[in-house]
Amino acid sequence: MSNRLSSIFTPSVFDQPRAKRPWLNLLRQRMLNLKNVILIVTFFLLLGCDVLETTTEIASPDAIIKLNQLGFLPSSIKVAIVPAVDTDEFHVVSAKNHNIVYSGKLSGSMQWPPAGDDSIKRAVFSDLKTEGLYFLTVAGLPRSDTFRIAYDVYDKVHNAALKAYYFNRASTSLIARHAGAYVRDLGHPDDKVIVHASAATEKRPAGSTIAAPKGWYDAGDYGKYVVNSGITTYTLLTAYEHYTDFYKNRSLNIPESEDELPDILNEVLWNLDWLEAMQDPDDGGVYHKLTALNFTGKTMPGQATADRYVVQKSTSATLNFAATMAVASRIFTQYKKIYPDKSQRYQEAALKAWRWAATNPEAYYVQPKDVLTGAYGDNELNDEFGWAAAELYILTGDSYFIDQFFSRNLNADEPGWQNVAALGYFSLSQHCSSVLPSRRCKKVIEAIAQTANVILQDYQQSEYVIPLVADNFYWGSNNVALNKAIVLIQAYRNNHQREYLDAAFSVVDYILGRNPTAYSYVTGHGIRPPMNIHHRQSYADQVIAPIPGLLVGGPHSGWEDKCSYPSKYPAKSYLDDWCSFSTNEVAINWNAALVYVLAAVQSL
Ligand code: 9MR
Repeated sequence: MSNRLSSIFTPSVFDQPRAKRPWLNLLRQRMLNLKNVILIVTFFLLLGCDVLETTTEIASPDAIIKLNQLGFLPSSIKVAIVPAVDTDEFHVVSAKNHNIVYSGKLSGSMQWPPAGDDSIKRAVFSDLKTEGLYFLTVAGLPRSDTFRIAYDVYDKVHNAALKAYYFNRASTSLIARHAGAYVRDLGHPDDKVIVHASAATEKRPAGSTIAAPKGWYDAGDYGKYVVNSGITTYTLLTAYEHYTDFYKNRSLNIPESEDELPDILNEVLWNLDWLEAMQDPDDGGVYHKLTALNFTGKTMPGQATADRYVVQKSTSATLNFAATMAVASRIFTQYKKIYPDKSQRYQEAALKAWRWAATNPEAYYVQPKDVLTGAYGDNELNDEFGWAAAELYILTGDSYFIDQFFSRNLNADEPGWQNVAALGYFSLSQHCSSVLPSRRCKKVIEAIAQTANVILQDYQQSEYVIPLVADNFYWGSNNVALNKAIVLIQAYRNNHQREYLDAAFSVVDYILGRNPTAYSYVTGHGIRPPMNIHHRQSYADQVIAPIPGLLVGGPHSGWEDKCSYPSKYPAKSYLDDWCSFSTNEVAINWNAALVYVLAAVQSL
């Protein structure tokens, strides 16, 4: 035991071996100077990232004991996945005095199909509830990463995930007071956006310009896309609606932090201001997106000056807009003192959008030939109609809308930007007792439970103790996992069955390190976070560490970017490299799911 405990320590994440380390080359090219060192250290101190808090041993990913690299809440289920070795014992050791505080039996050896033929064993130590700093030891393996058991273990990562929206704001400069090392000049004022031929009307002909400033950049690119913006804004507003106390006094250190509005709403307003401008005031239709004709180079926002366009009004964008504005309207009724007219304006905008969509139910988005940015295309809009109808019903009480919702017979499958019916179910279940008769309320709760039970079953049957199956590994697999957790959390909120919450916690563990790659998938948090994300600002700024709090898309073997991946197995097919836009990009909808889940697990 003592031999193992005294084996080699590595200083930090920056010293670990990697197949490719473009950041190191970048570092060499730019010569790490004193300014950079000061910036990095200041950044970690100011933003409270967890990377520098602990150290770990050198180990190949396959030999690493995988666990949540931040740690656990005292009451939560605690699982580590251990590479199968010839022992059936594990110990949890206090990092402070190296005393063994818990010993347990490993499970038998097994394989988790999405990770191929890796043989693994489980270590379960949920009974250890005492706050502290620990690591796991298993004979024949390097000790695990050091982790905490504490009530505030997810506080910083939650705040960083939310603050990430500020870093992705368009039409503004970021100043040191709020952005630390990530100061940048203003980019994309979007005050003269060109109307693309596909969006032209008599009053707004092709080539004319409109103003549509603010909003968040969608992802690693500088586009602003209404469809994806819809689910993102909804998820953040819902986090606030469900966990209001958690957010009431939570400061993000953003420019609006001194005002009376909770900061999560201040941040969301930045995007709502943009969304409002994406609606054509003449007919209520909503432009699908605002982007340049093609993705721009790897430059900072201020240098990405290609002309930007609003492109085609689409039914999907218009319905996403209607739903989101309806949610915003109901939330902002509470803030009439600060913003007397917002709620009413959002409601009118939402109703106007619905009318346009009802008149144009099949205006599917068709990417024009000269436009090459993200498509967010969707030709199945039953769920978008259902979602918007549910939100408009809650807002107006008009039975036309609830009939629209129920007549579509939607299921509550885990949501994603293309599949939004569940969002309507979540809102209806939140407001059930005040807006629905008990018979219909029951239907809503049952639909959520039905999906949650399938997810729960996957969790119970998973060798890795997570609700992920091979089919879930596609572009944005981390977001799939987190949206499953969101469904589980809704089921838990409805009936308080503890196992739903345990399964949701397992997703948090997966994202923060209990996964076959042994990465924490959130920048700046955990021992092995991504360093080379596909995010233009993080690539082009002068700071080595990427902007913190960003969730990467995660592993899958679609290989759309044709990079070379370390494994063909979906759960291991992840590359921390700029090249990998299909596994290592970030996106606002994915971060929103992370924010929601981290708020929920700390509040419930
Ligand atoms: O998240 C989107 C994913 O579901 C799609 O499969 C993929 C390809 O169409 O696009 C993803 O969204 C990207 C968008 O098109 C452009 N901005 C970056 C987004 C995240 O990668």
